[in-house]
Amino acid sequence: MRDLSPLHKARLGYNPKLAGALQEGIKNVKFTFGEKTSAVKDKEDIEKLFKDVYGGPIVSFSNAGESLNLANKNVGVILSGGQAPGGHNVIAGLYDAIKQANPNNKLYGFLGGPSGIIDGKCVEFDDKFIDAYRNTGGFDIIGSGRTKLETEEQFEKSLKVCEQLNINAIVIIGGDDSNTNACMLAQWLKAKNTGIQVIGCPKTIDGDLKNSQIEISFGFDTATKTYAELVGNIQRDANSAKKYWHFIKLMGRSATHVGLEVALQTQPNIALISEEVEAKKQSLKSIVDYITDVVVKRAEKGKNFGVALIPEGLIEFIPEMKTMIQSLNDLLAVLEKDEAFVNAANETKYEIISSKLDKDNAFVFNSLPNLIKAQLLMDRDPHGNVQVSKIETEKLLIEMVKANLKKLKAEGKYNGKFSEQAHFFGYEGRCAMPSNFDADYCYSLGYNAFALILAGLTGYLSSVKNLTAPASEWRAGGVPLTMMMNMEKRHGVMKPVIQKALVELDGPVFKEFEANRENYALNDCYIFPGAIQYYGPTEVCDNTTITLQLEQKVPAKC
Ligand code: FBP
Repeated sequence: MRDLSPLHKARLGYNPKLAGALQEGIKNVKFTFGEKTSAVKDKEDIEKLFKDVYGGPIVSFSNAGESLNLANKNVGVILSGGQAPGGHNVIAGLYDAIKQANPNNKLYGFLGGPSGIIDGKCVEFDDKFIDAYRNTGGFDIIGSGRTKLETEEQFEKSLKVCEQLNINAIVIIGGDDSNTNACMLAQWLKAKNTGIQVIGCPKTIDGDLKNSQIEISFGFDTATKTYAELVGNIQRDANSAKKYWHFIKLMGRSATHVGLEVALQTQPNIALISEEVEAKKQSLKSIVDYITDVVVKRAEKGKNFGVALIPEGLIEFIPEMKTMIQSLNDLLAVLEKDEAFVNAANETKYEIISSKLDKDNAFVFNSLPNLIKAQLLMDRDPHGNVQVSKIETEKLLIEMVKANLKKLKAEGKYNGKFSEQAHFFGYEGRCAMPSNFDADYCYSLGYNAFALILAGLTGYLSSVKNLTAPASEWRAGGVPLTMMMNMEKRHGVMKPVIQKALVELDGPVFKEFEANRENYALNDCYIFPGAIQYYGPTEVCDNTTITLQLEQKVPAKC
């Protein structure tokens, strides 16, 4: 029996590159405060809720001197939410910085996500432990979870655990929701004068945790390259067999950053963009008509095959669906307390829901196949999100396109063959071995998080910028979490949350896609990106995503 694959063994020995300012070691980091900040929106509400951690200055690091206080600091780290490639390297970077500063410092990993700190379940890392996970994918080093850290009781318990372990700072590696909770914990600990700091790290394959200070969340690079490899392989199969239409749903939650990046990397015949659907108020019918039109036009050219990318969150952006889902959420919040409803068969549930929704929403709900109705009734996640990964939008679209084609055939307007394959790519990419970019970026984020701790900050997000340049030119620093916040309705109540970055329809990434999609639709412009490469020429191994290149105005290598 083998223990590790040759690549796995080689990756354990990879030396991730650090951001320039951190390359001289933690003892040579100097910090500079920039301008004071405020919240993106709803400033007064955010300031009131986070009065002790609100509005701090942006911080940048350089290697021009020694300004950090190297006093003994023990840290606890939490992996929160969905897996994203590179999480292990954030912990490795954090560990190395901690030990360089003072070998007596300790790093604890809380097990199973935020619940680990509440229940006091943790491990202490040592060299051997960390070395077994360097540059590997997954979050299995300590596990992850979606417990929402937000109640007074949870904060009290977390504080007790930190006091028992003599922990001075907590690093939370998470997406927008987890970092919102990191900020709540930072505020609570500061208000209580505990001296315990909280620092966040921007994680999520979805790519929706980004703004002027955070160029991209980690994991997006590797996950999109992995999906692009798979989509490219399918395109080659479709182009060889010439007999299937492949409908591929791509993970990414609400935003379509993943779908857009994969579309630019592979150039499929169709790629739907949820944000565009919402902006143009496209109905489900008009989306299906658009897909049908491409299928028919390709059939006229003798091409009864193709590839369509469907974003995971599409259903929530179709105006009539969005309105119906919002009403359904409110209704389910009430019905879930009714035992008779909870124990009823699905058919009965549909009837009850249909009778309680208003006329228009009931019409939309009733028009859906039972499969989709059942998926819409599934539990929301702890943050109140519909679990879009469980809604088979790709199958819904296939059924509706088929119905359209049947009608067109009967009218003599379509003479092709439509044979479909449905796929969902999501979990395939979240734990992939991190690309060189993610390995380096994550290591820098973790290392940088400890520099922020030594700078005495709390309620900050680790920030590494200038990411399309070589790592030696990456800029490291920190940004107050409150700077990214606004108020949004969750579970019917206004709550402070980090604003999600959706695809900007006037931005360079969407524009690039928009300018080319007609060509992709009818002429086969497929690109086959192949697998992520870890060793070899830099133009093959160290490329960033097209999204990042276009956003940073570097001529994209599309
Ligand atoms: P995060 O927002 O926690 O990073 O999660 C990303 C994600 O992979 C989404 O793309 C997807 O909708 C969701 O997690 C799936 O959640 P789960 O892991 O609970 O199935």
